Amino acid sequence: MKMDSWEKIVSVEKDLIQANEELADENKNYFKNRGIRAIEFLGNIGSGKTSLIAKIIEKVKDKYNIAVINGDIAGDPTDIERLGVSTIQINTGGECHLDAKYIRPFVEKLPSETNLCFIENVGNLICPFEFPLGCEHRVVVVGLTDGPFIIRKHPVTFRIATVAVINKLDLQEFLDNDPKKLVEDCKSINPKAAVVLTSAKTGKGIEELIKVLNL
Ligand SMILES: Nc1nc2c(ncn2[C@@H]2O[C@H](COP(=O)(O)OP(=O)(O)O)[C@@H](O)[C@H]2O)c(=O)[nH]1
Ligand SMILES: [Mg+2]
Repeated sequence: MKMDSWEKIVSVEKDLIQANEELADENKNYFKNRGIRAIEFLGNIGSGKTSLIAKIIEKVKDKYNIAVINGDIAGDPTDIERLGVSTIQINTGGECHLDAKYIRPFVEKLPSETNLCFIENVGNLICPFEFPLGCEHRVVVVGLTDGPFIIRKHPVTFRIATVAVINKLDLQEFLDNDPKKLVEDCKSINPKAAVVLTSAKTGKGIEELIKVLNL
């Protein structure tokens, strides 16, 4: 069969996605065997992923030995180290998502006592969805500042979310963006995902998020 170049691209992409899924399953087993609970956060740059992870860490750090793997195209390590947890910064240099193979060597370097690992994916709502890493949760974060169409314009990403977080609730009075409508959008795309409303600034919803993640 003669394939035109578009079909070839689609075919290569399918292979990549399938290979990634197999490696994600391997990562899942690896986490399980090492007794590490792994939780991925994804969402646009600035939606509040790091801030939410920091807020969760503040509340559960006495219960777990925590590590954070933080993916960015470029940037400095996050200020999460101040919380006394192990942090690994991955700068992809251009790749718009992490994938299962890429993170594995970093995961293998986690301190032996680690039993909870947050992985923050590269900031955007498009590329990471097709590349699971093998984590038990995929937490998709949007900020109220992302506008009213942010969920319905990214259905593919919300379909793979196990938890959807609508953050920056403290800014509601300044914005023409009704969080209830965002919750409805999310429920209609993915009725199975838990939806949590938060403010990483005031701490609103963080306890609920911790409960939903069973931490
Ligand atoms: N007002 C407000 N600001 C927030 C909230 N969450 C994060 N921010 C701010 O938004 C900016 C980006 O947050 P960050 O956690 O780094 O986003 P990330 O790129 O998704 O990791 C920072 O200046 C945070 O202080 C929130 O709930 N409310
Ligand atoms: Mg961040």
